[in-house]
Amino acid sequence: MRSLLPWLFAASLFPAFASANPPNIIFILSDDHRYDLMGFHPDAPEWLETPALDRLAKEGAHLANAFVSTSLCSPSRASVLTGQYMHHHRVVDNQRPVPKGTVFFPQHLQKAGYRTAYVGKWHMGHDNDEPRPGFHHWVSFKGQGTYFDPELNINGRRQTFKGYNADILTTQAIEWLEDRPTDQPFLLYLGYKAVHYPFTPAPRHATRYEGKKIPYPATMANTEENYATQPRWVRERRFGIHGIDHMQTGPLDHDPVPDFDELYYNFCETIHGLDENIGRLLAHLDQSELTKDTLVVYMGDNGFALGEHGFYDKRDAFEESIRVPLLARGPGIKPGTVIEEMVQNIDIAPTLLEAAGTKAPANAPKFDGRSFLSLLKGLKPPTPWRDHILYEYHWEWNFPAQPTTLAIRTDRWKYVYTHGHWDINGLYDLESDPHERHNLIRVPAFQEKAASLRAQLFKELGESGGLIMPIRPPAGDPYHDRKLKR
Ligand SMILES: [Ca+2]
Repeated sequence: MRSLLPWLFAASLFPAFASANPPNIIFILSDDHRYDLMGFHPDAPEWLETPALDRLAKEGAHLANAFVSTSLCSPSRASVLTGQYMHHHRVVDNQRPVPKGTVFFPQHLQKAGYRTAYVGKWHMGHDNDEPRPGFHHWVSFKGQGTYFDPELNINGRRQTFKGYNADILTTQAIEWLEDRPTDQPFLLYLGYKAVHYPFTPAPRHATRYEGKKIPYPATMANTEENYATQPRWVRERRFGIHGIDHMQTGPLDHDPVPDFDELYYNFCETIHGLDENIGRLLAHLDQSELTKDTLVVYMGDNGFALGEHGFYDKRDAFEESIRVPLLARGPGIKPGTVIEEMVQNIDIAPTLLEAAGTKAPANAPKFDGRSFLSLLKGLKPPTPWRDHILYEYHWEWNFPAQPTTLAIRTDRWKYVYTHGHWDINGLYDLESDPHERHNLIRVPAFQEKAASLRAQLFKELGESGGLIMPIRPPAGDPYHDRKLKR
Protein backbone atom coordinates (compact mmCIF):
# COMPACT_ATOMS: atom_id res chain seq x y z
CA MET A 1 0.00 0.00 0.00
CA ARG A 2 2.72 2.39 0.98
CA SER A 3 4.50 1.88 -2.34
CA LEU A 4 1.42 3.10 -4.25
CA LEU A 5 1.42 6.51 -2.62
CA PRO A 6 4.24 8.12 -4.58
CA TRP A 7 2.61 6.91 -7.79
CA LEU A 8 -0.78 8.41 -6.82
CA PHE A 9 0.92 11.64 -5.89
CA ALA A 10 2.75 11.79 -9.20
CA ALA A 11 -0.39 11.01 -11.21
CA SER A 12 -2.33 13.85 -9.61
CA LEU A 13 0.54 16.26 -10.00
CA PHE A 14 1.25 15.53 -13.67
CA PRO A 15 -2.11 15.05 -15.37
CA ALA A 16 -1.69 16.52 -18.85
CA PHE A 17 1.53 15.08 -20.19
CA ALA A 18 2.10 12.44 -17.56
CA SER A 19 5.51 10.88 -17.79
CA ALA A 20 7.61 8.93 -15.36
CA ASN A 21 9.71 11.97 -14.54
CA PRO A 22 8.96 15.65 -15.02
CA PRO A 23 11.60 17.11 -17.35
CA ASN A 24 14.36 19.45 -16.34
CA ILE A 25 13.84 22.89 -17.85
CA ILE A 26 16.42 25.35 -19.10
CA PHE A 27 14.93 28.66 -20.21
CA ILE A 28 17.44 30.91 -21.97
CA LEU A 29 16.40 34.53 -22.50
CA SER A 30 18.68 36.73 -24.58
CA ASP A 31 18.39 40.46 -25.08
CA ASP A 32 17.53 42.42 -28.25
CA HIS A 33 18.20 39.39 -30.51
CA ARG A 34 15.97 39.83 -33.54
CA TYR A 35 13.99 36.90 -34.91
CA ASP A 36 15.84 36.32 -38.16
CA LEU A 37 19.50 36.58 -37.07
CA MET A 38 19.98 32.84 -36.65
CA GLY A 39 22.16 30.98 -39.15
CA PHE A 40 19.44 28.54 -40.24
CA HIS A 41 16.85 31.28 -40.79
CA PRO A 42 16.17 31.96 -44.50
CA ASP A 43 16.35 35.74 -43.91
CA ALA A 44 19.70 35.72 -42.06
CA PRO A 45 22.83 36.93 -43.88
CA GLU A 46 24.50 33.78 -45.28
CA TRP A 47 27.74 34.48 -43.40
CA LEU A 48 26.18 34.54 -39.90
CA GLU A 49 27.18 31.44 -37.90
CA THR A 50 24.99 30.21 -35.02
CA PRO A 51 25.67 26.44 -34.84
CA ALA A 52 24.14 26.00 -31.37
CA LEU A 53 20.85 27.72 -32.25
CA ASP A 54 20.82 25.83 -35.56
CA ARG A 55 21.23 22.63 -33.56
CA LEU A 56 18.27 23.47 -31.29
CA ALA A 57 16.10 24.12 -34.37
CA LYS A 58 17.25 20.89 -36.01
CA GLU A 59 16.76 18.71 -32.94
CA GLY A 60 13.61 20.49 -31.75
CA ALA A 61 11.05 23.11 -32.76
CA HIS A 62 11.34 26.56 -34.33
CA LEU A 63 8.38 28.75 -33.44
CA ALA A 64 8.50 30.82 -36.61
CA ASN A 65 5.84 33.30 -35.50
CA ALA A 66 6.84 34.27 -31.97
CA PHE A 67 6.05 37.77 -30.70
CA VAL A 68 6.31 39.94 -27.65
CA SER A 69 3.32 41.82 -26.23
CA THR A 70 5.59 44.82 -25.48
CA SER A 71 8.90 45.37 -27.28
CA LEU A 72 11.00 46.68 -24.42
CA CYS A 73 13.39 44.87 -22.04
CA SER A 74 11.82 45.19 -18.59
CA PRO A 75 8.13 45.00 -19.55
CA SER A 76 8.77 41.97 -21.77
CA ARG A 77 10.86 40.24 -19.10
CA ALA A 78 8.05 40.80 -16.60
CA SER A 79 5.57 39.32 -19.09
CA VAL A 80 7.70 36.17 -19.41
CA LEU A 81 7.97 35.75 -15.64
CA THR A 82 4.30 36.49 -14.86
CA GLY A 83 2.50 35.27 -18.00
CA GLN A 84 0.74 38.65 -18.04
CA TYR A 85 0.37 41.68 -20.27
CA MET A 86 2.14 44.87 -19.23
CA HIS A 87 -1.19 46.41 -18.19
CA HIS A 88 -1.52 43.66 -15.60
CA HIS A 89 2.04 43.36 -14.24
CA ARG A 90 2.50 47.18 -14.45
CA VAL A 91 6.20 47.20 -15.37
CA VAL A 92 5.69 49.87 -18.05
CA ASP A 93 9.28 51.00 -18.66
CA ASN A 94 12.92 50.12 -17.98
CA GLN A 95 13.19 52.41 -14.97
CA ARG A 96 10.95 50.89 -12.36
CA PRO A 97 11.00 47.63 -10.39
CA VAL A 98 8.27 45.01 -10.31
CA PRO A 99 5.45 45.93 -7.89
CA LYS A 100 5.75 44.19 -4.50
CA GLY A 101 3.84 40.92 -4.29
CA THR A 102 4.21 40.07 -8.00
CA VAL A 103 4.16 36.29 -8.50
CA PHE A 104 6.74 34.72 -10.85
CA PHE A 105 6.07 31.30 -12.44
CA PRO A 106 9.23 29.68 -10.93
CA GLN A 107 7.51 30.05 -7.53
CA HIS A 108 4.90 27.53 -8.78
CA LEU A 109 7.67 25.20 -9.99
CA GLN A 110 9.30 25.31 -6.55
CA LYS A 111 6.00 24.17 -5.03
CA ALA A 112 5.86 21.34 -7.61
CA GLY A 113 9.22 20.05 -6.38
CA TYR A 114 11.62 21.78 -8.76
CA ARG A 115 15.06 23.04 -7.79
CA THR A 116 15.34 26.50 -9.37
CA ALA A 117 18.17 28.84 -10.29
CA TYR A 118 18.30 32.31 -11.78
CA VAL A 119 21.52 33.25 -13.57
CA GLY A 120 21.90 36.57 -15.42
CA LYS A 121 20.20 39.82 -16.25
CA TRP A 122 17.02 40.61 -14.33
CA HIS A 123 16.63 44.32 -15.15
CA MET A 124 13.35 45.37 -13.71
CA GLY A 125 14.57 48.54 -12.06
CA HIS A 126 18.21 49.67 -12.25
CA ASP A 127 19.38 49.50 -8.66
CA ASN A 128 18.61 46.14 -7.14
CA ASP A 129 20.55 42.90 -7.66
CA GLU A 130 19.17 41.11 -4.58
CA PRO A 131 17.66 37.61 -4.84
CA ARG A 132 14.02 37.54 -5.97
CA PRO A 133 11.24 35.08 -5.04
CA GLY A 134 11.11 31.78 -6.91
CA PHE A 135 14.79 30.83 -6.97
CA HIS A 136 16.84 28.59 -4.69
CA HIS A 137 20.01 29.91 -6.30
CA TRP A 138 20.59 33.49 -7.49
CA VAL A 139 23.27 35.05 -9.68
CA SER A 140 22.53 38.50 -11.06
CA PHE A 141 23.64 42.12 -11.38
CA LYS A 142 22.11 45.58 -11.25
CA GLY A 143 20.16 46.92 -14.23
CA GLN A 144 21.80 46.40 -17.63
CA GLY A 145 25.06 45.16 -16.11
CA THR A 146 28.34 45.45 -18.03
CA TYR A 147 29.74 43.45 -20.95
CA PHE A 148 33.11 43.14 -19.21
CA ASP A 149 34.22 42.36 -15.67
CA PRO A 150 30.73 42.21 -14.16
CA GLU A 151 30.03 42.43 -10.44
CA LEU A 152 27.69 39.56 -9.64
CA ASN A 153 25.41 39.14 -6.66
CA ILE A 154 25.60 35.44 -5.83
CA ASN A 155 22.97 34.56 -3.25
CA GLY A 156 23.42 37.94 -1.55
CA ARG A 157 27.23 38.22 -1.76
CA ARG A 158 28.88 40.45 -4.36
CA GLN A 159 31.96 39.47 -6.31
CA THR A 160 33.64 40.92 -9.41
CA PHE A 161 34.61 38.51 -12.19
CA LYS A 162 37.20 39.20 -14.90
CA GLY A 163 36.15 38.59 -18.47
CA TYR A 164 33.21 38.68 -20.90
CA ASN A 165 29.74 38.69 -19.36
CA ALA A 166 28.23 35.84 -21.44
CA ASP A 167 31.23 33.56 -20.78
CA ILE A 168 31.00 34.21 -17.04
CA LEU A 169 27.24 33.62 -16.85
CA THR A 170 27.58 30.31 -18.73
CA THR A 171 30.29 29.16 -16.32
CA GLN A 172 28.04 30.13 -13.41
CA ALA A 173 25.15 28.15 -14.95
CA ILE A 174 27.30 25.06 -15.55
CA GLU A 175 28.73 25.19 -12.02
CA TRP A 176 25.20 25.25 -10.60
CA LEU A 177 24.17 22.32 -12.81
CA GLU A 178 27.14 20.38 -11.43
CA ASP A 179 26.47 21.28 -7.79
CA ARG A 180 22.67 21.11 -7.60
CA PRO A 181 20.89 18.34 -5.68
CA THR A 182 20.12 15.59 -8.18
CA ASP A 183 17.03 14.17 -6.49
CA GLN A 184 14.82 16.96 -7.89
CA PRO A 185 14.02 18.12 -11.43
CA PHE A 186 15.47 21.57 -12.08
CA LEU A 187 14.64 24.89 -13.69
CA LEU A 188 17.62 26.93 -14.85
CA TYR A 189 16.52 30.43 -15.94
CA LEU A 190 19.50 31.89 -17.79
CA GLY A 191 19.14 35.56 -18.77
CA TYR A 192 22.02 36.75 -20.91
CA LYS A 193 22.92 40.42 -21.09
CA ALA A 194 24.01 39.70 -24.66
CA VAL A 195 23.14 40.85 -27.18
CA HIS A 196 21.79 44.12 -25.77
CA TYR A 197 22.56 47.40 -27.52
CA PRO A 198 25.25 48.81 -27.65
CA PHE A 199 26.30 45.49 -29.19
CA THR A 200 29.67 44.48 -27.82
CA PRO A 201 31.32 41.30 -29.09
CA ALA A 202 33.84 39.26 -27.13
CA PRO A 203 37.34 40.44 -28.14
CA ARG A 204 37.97 37.06 -29.83
CA HIS A 205 35.10 37.83 -32.26
CA ALA A 206 35.60 41.58 -32.62
CA THR A 207 36.46 41.59 -36.34
CA ARG A 208 34.92 38.28 -37.37
CA TYR A 209 32.40 39.67 -39.87
CA GLU A 210 34.05 42.95 -40.84
CA GLY A 211 33.55 43.76 -44.52
CA LYS A 212 30.87 41.11 -45.13
CA LYS A 213 27.99 42.09 -47.38
CA ILE A 214 25.15 43.72 -45.41
CA PRO A 215 21.60 43.15 -46.66
CA TYR A 216 20.27 46.71 -46.33
CA PRO A 217 16.47 46.69 -46.09
CA ALA A 218 14.41 48.31 -48.85
CA THR A 219 12.68 50.63 -46.37
CA MET A 220 15.96 52.11 -45.09
CA ALA A 221 16.37 54.88 -47.67
CA ASN A 222 14.98 58.32 -46.94
CA THR A 223 12.85 58.50 -50.09
CA GLU A 224 9.40 59.93 -50.76
CA GLU A 225 8.29 56.47 -51.86
CA ASN A 226 9.24 54.90 -48.52
CA TYR A 227 7.33 57.46 -46.48
CA ALA A 228 4.46 58.43 -48.81
CA THR A 229 1.77 56.63 -46.80
CA GLN A 230 3.42 56.26 -43.37
CA PRO A 231 2.54 58.34 -40.30
CA ARG A 232 4.75 61.39 -39.87
CA TRP A 233 6.34 60.09 -36.68
CA VAL A 234 7.94 57.24 -38.66
CA ARG A 235 10.02 59.60 -40.78
CA GLU A 236 10.69 61.88 -37.82
CA ARG A 237 12.18 59.02 -35.81
CA ARG A 238 15.05 58.58 -38.26
CA PHE A 239 16.41 61.93 -37.06
CA GLY A 240 16.11 61.10 -33.35
CA ILE A 241 17.90 58.83 -30.89
CA HIS A 242 16.64 55.56 -32.44
CA GLY A 243 16.90 56.65 -36.05
CA ILE A 244 19.70 55.91 -38.47
CA ASP A 245 20.17 59.55 -39.51
CA HIS A 246 21.08 60.30 -35.91
CA MET A 247 24.02 57.96 -35.97
CA GLN A 248 26.89 59.43 -37.96
CA THR A 249 27.47 62.37 -35.63
CA GLY A 250 26.90 60.36 -32.48
CA PRO A 251 29.87 61.71 -30.49
CA LEU A 252 28.56 65.27 -30.87
CA ASP A 253 25.38 64.15 -29.13
CA HIS A 254 27.26 62.49 -26.31
CA ASP A 255 25.78 59.37 -27.80
CA PRO A 256 27.72 56.13 -28.25
CA VAL A 257 26.00 55.09 -31.51
CA PRO A 258 28.46 53.73 -34.11
CA ASP A 259 27.82 53.99 -37.83
CA PHE A 260 25.30 51.61 -39.32
CA ASP A 261 27.69 49.04 -40.81
CA GLU A 262 29.67 48.86 -37.59
CA LEU A 263 26.42 48.43 -35.65
CA TYR A 264 25.42 45.57 -37.95
CA TYR A 265 28.76 43.74 -37.66
CA ASN A 266 28.88 44.24 -33.89
CA PHE A 267 25.35 42.85 -33.59
CA CYS A 268 26.23 39.69 -35.53
CA GLU A 269 29.55 39.20 -33.72
CA THR A 270 27.81 39.54 -30.35
CA ILE A 271 25.20 36.99 -31.47
CA HIS A 272 28.00 34.62 -32.48
CA GLY A 273 29.50 34.86 -28.96
CA LEU A 274 26.09 34.24 -27.40
CA ASP A 275 25.65 31.20 -29.62
CA GLU A 276 29.09 29.90 -28.65
CA ASN A 277 28.03 30.05 -25.00
CA ILE A 278 24.73 28.29 -25.68
CA GLY A 279 26.85 25.66 -27.42
CA ARG A 280 28.94 25.25 -24.27
CA LEU A 281 25.78 24.69 -22.27
CA LEU A 282 24.38 22.14 -24.75
CA ALA A 283 27.73 20.31 -24.72
CA HIS A 284 27.58 20.19 -20.93
CA LEU A 285 24.09 18.64 -21.12
CA ASP A 286 25.46 16.01 -23.52
CA GLN A 287 28.45 15.20 -21.31
CA SER A 288 26.35 14.92 -18.16
CA GLU A 289 23.66 12.86 -19.96
CA LEU A 290 20.98 15.45 -19.30
CA THR A 291 20.03 16.17 -22.93
CA LYS A 292 17.30 13.52 -23.18
CA ASP A 293 15.40 14.64 -20.06
CA THR A 294 15.79 18.39 -20.39
CA LEU A 295 13.49 20.84 -22.15
CA VAL A 296 15.63 23.69 -23.50
CA VAL A 297 13.80 26.85 -24.59
CA TYR A 298 15.60 29.77 -26.21
CA MET A 299 13.94 33.16 -26.63
CA GLY A 300 14.74 36.85 -27.18
CA ASP A 301 13.12 39.55 -25.03
CA ASN A 302 12.25 41.88 -27.97
CA GLY A 303 13.11 42.46 -31.60
CA PHE A 304 15.41 45.07 -33.10
CA ALA A 305 15.20 47.13 -36.30
CA LEU A 306 18.31 47.19 -38.49
CA GLY A 307 17.52 50.06 -40.82
CA GLU A 308 13.89 49.18 -41.51
CA HIS A 309 11.85 52.42 -41.90
CA GLY A 310 15.02 54.34 -40.98
CA PHE A 311 15.08 52.85 -37.46
CA TYR A 312 17.38 51.01 -35.21
CA ASP A 313 16.14 49.78 -31.78
CA LYS A 314 12.67 48.44 -30.94
CA ARG A 315 9.50 49.79 -29.14
CA ASP A 316 7.37 50.23 -32.30
CA ALA A 317 4.90 47.64 -33.64
CA PHE A 318 6.62 46.91 -36.96
CA GLU A 319 7.54 43.26 -37.51
CA GLU A 320 11.28 43.59 -36.76
CA SER A 321 10.44 45.03 -33.33
CA ILE A 322 7.70 42.65 -32.18
CA ARG A 323 9.03 39.33 -33.52
CA VAL A 324 11.51 37.30 -31.47
CA PRO A 325 13.55 34.12 -31.90
CA LEU A 326 11.96 31.13 -30.12
CA LEU A 327 13.27 27.56 -30.15
CA ALA A 328 12.40 24.53 -28.00
CA ARG A 329 14.03 21.12 -27.78
CA GLY A 330 13.10 18.34 -25.37
CA PRO A 331 11.06 15.27 -24.51
CA GLY A 332 8.13 14.75 -26.90
CA ILE A 333 9.23 17.40 -29.43
CA LYS A 334 10.01 15.94 -32.86
CA PRO A 335 13.25 17.09 -34.50
CA GLY A 336 12.76 19.69 -37.21
CA THR A 337 9.31 20.81 -36.04
CA VAL A 338 8.25 24.21 -37.42
CA ILE A 339 5.31 25.90 -35.72
CA GLU A 340 3.48 28.62 -37.65
CA GLU A 341 0.88 29.55 -35.03
CA MET A 342 1.39 32.92 -33.31
CA VAL A 343 2.79 32.58 -29.79
CA GLN A 344 3.86 35.30 -27.36
CA ASN A 345 6.05 36.05 -24.35
CA ILE A 346 2.94 35.77 -22.11
CA ASP A 347 2.68 32.07 -23.13
CA ILE A 348 6.03 30.99 -21.67
CA ALA A 349 4.91 30.67 -18.03
CA PRO A 350 1.83 28.47 -18.70
CA THR A 351 3.80 26.40 -21.25
CA LEU A 352 6.69 25.62 -18.88
CA LEU A 353 4.29 24.81 -16.03
CA GLU A 354 2.39 22.38 -18.26
CA ALA A 355 5.65 20.82 -19.41
CA ALA A 356 6.47 20.27 -15.71
CA GLY A 357 3.05 18.63 -15.25
CA THR A 358 1.80 21.29 -12.91
CA LYS A 359 -0.15 24.52 -13.01
CA ALA A 360 -0.59 27.71 -11.03
CA PRO A 361 -2.72 27.38 -7.86
CA ALA A 362 -6.33 28.59 -8.22
CA ASN A 363 -5.67 31.64 -6.03
CA ALA A 364 -2.59 32.77 -8.01
CA PRO A 365 -2.81 35.76 -10.39
CA LYS A 366 -4.25 34.67 -13.76
CA PHE A 367 -2.07 34.26 -16.84
CA ASP A 368 -3.01 36.24 -19.96
CA GLY A 369 -1.11 33.75 -22.10
CA ARG A 370 -1.82 30.08 -22.74
CA SER A 371 0.32 26.98 -22.99
CA PHE A 372 1.62 26.04 -26.45
CA LEU A 373 2.95 22.68 -25.25
CA SER A 374 0.45 20.80 -27.43
CA LEU A 375 1.77 22.67 -30.49
CA LEU A 376 5.34 21.73 -29.52
CA LYS A 377 4.32 18.09 -29.32
CA GLY A 378 2.49 18.13 -32.65
CA LEU A 379 -0.90 17.74 -30.98
CA LYS A 380 -4.11 19.66 -31.54
CA PRO A 381 -4.60 22.29 -28.81
CA PRO A 382 -7.63 21.61 -26.55
CA THR A 383 -9.40 24.71 -27.92
CA PRO A 384 -8.70 26.51 -31.21
CA TRP A 385 -5.43 28.45 -31.11
CA ARG A 386 -5.55 32.28 -31.15
CA ASP A 387 -5.92 33.97 -34.52
CA HIS A 388 -4.51 37.35 -33.47
CA ILE A 389 -2.22 38.98 -30.93
CA LEU A 390 -2.37 42.27 -29.05
CA TYR A 391 0.50 44.71 -28.60
CA GLU A 392 0.98 47.66 -26.21
CA TYR A 393 3.77 50.17 -25.64
CA HIS A 394 3.68 53.35 -23.53
CA TRP A 395 5.62 56.49 -24.49
CA GLU A 396 8.79 57.07 -22.45
CA TRP A 397 9.94 60.49 -21.35
CA ASN A 398 13.58 59.70 -22.05
CA PHE A 399 13.04 58.14 -25.54
CA PRO A 400 10.30 60.37 -26.98
CA ALA A 401 10.40 59.49 -30.70
CA GLN A 402 8.10 56.47 -30.34
CA PRO A 403 4.52 57.37 -29.41
CA THR A 404 2.24 55.26 -27.23
CA THR A 405 1.31 52.35 -29.51
CA LEU A 406 -1.51 49.81 -29.38
CA ALA A 407 -1.75 47.19 -32.11
CA ILE A 408 -3.59 44.08 -33.20
CA ARG A 409 -1.99 41.60 -35.61
CA THR A 410 -3.63 38.64 -37.36
CA ASP A 411 -1.90 36.25 -39.78
CA ARG A 412 -2.59 38.76 -42.52
CA TRP A 413 -3.46 42.19 -41.08
CA LYS A 414 -1.93 44.63 -38.68
CA TYR A 415 -3.70 47.68 -37.29
CA VAL A 416 -1.52 50.15 -35.36
CA TYR A 417 -3.05 52.89 -33.21
CA THR A 418 -0.83 55.62 -31.79
CA HIS A 419 -2.12 57.74 -28.95
CA GLY A 420 -1.70 61.31 -27.82
CA HIS A 421 -0.32 63.09 -30.87
CA TRP A 422 -1.56 64.52 -34.17
CA ASP A 423 -0.91 61.88 -36.80
CA ILE A 424 -2.45 59.03 -38.76
CA ASN A 425 -2.60 55.38 -37.69
CA GLY A 426 -1.40 52.30 -39.58
CA LEU A 427 -3.00 49.41 -41.47
CA TYR A 428 -0.78 46.88 -43.24
CA ASP A 429 -1.53 43.80 -45.34
CA LEU A 430 1.30 41.47 -44.32
CA GLU A 431 0.46 39.04 -47.11
CA SER A 432 0.96 41.44 -50.03
CA ASP A 433 3.26 43.84 -48.15
CA PRO A 434 5.43 41.87 -45.67
CA HIS A 435 7.82 44.81 -45.19
CA GLU A 436 4.99 47.20 -44.22
CA ARG A 437 5.84 49.80 -46.87
CA HIS A 438 2.25 50.62 -47.81
CA ASN A 439 0.05 52.00 -45.09
CA LEU A 440 -3.54 51.41 -46.23
CA ILE A 441 -5.18 53.53 -43.54
CA ARG A 442 -6.36 56.22 -45.99
CA VAL A 443 -7.41 53.90 -48.81
CA PRO A 444 -11.24 53.90 -49.04
CA ALA A 445 -11.44 50.18 -49.87
CA PHE A 446 -9.82 49.32 -46.50
CA GLN A 447 -11.85 51.58 -44.21
CA GLU A 448 -14.08 48.75 -43.10
CA LYS A 449 -11.12 46.50 -42.30
CA ALA A 450 -9.44 49.26 -40.27
CA ALA A 451 -12.62 50.04 -38.34
CA SER A 452 -13.27 46.41 -37.46
CA LEU A 453 -9.69 45.80 -36.26
CA ARG A 454 -9.75 49.04 -34.26
CA ALA A 455 -13.03 48.01 -32.62
CA GLN A 456 -11.65 44.57 -31.76
CA LEU A 457 -8.41 46.01 -30.35
CA PHE A 458 -10.24 48.42 -28.05
CA LYS A 459 -12.89 45.90 -27.06
CA GLU A 460 -10.34 43.29 -26.02
CA LEU A 461 -8.01 45.72 -24.28
CA GLY A 462 -10.98 47.31 -22.52
CA GLU A 463 -12.32 43.98 -21.29
CA SER A 464 -8.83 43.07 -20.08
CA GLY A 465 -8.35 46.36 -18.21
CA GLY A 466 -5.74 47.49 -20.71
CA LEU A 467 -7.05 50.97 -21.51
CA ILE A 468 -4.85 52.68 -19.00
CA MET A 469 -2.42 55.53 -19.40
CA PRO A 470 0.24 55.28 -16.72
CA ILE A 471 1.72 58.72 -16.12
CA ARG A 472 4.89 58.48 -14.04
CA PRO A 473 7.42 61.08 -12.99
CA PRO A 474 10.13 61.44 -15.68
CA ALA A 475 13.05 59.06 -15.03
CA GLY A 476 16.31 58.32 -16.82
CA ASP A 477 18.52 60.45 -19.06
CA PRO A 478 16.53 62.33 -21.71
CA TYR A 479 17.38 61.88 -25.42
CA HIS A 480 15.27 64.67 -26.83
CA ASP A 481 17.54 66.16 -29.47
CA ARG A 482 17.02 65.68 -33.19
CA LYS A 483 19.22 66.07 -36.23
CA LEU A 484 18.45 68.46 -39.05
CA LYS A 485 16.74 66.70 -41.93
CA ARG A 486 19.11 66.00 -44.79
CA1 LIG B 1 15.85 43.90 -24.69
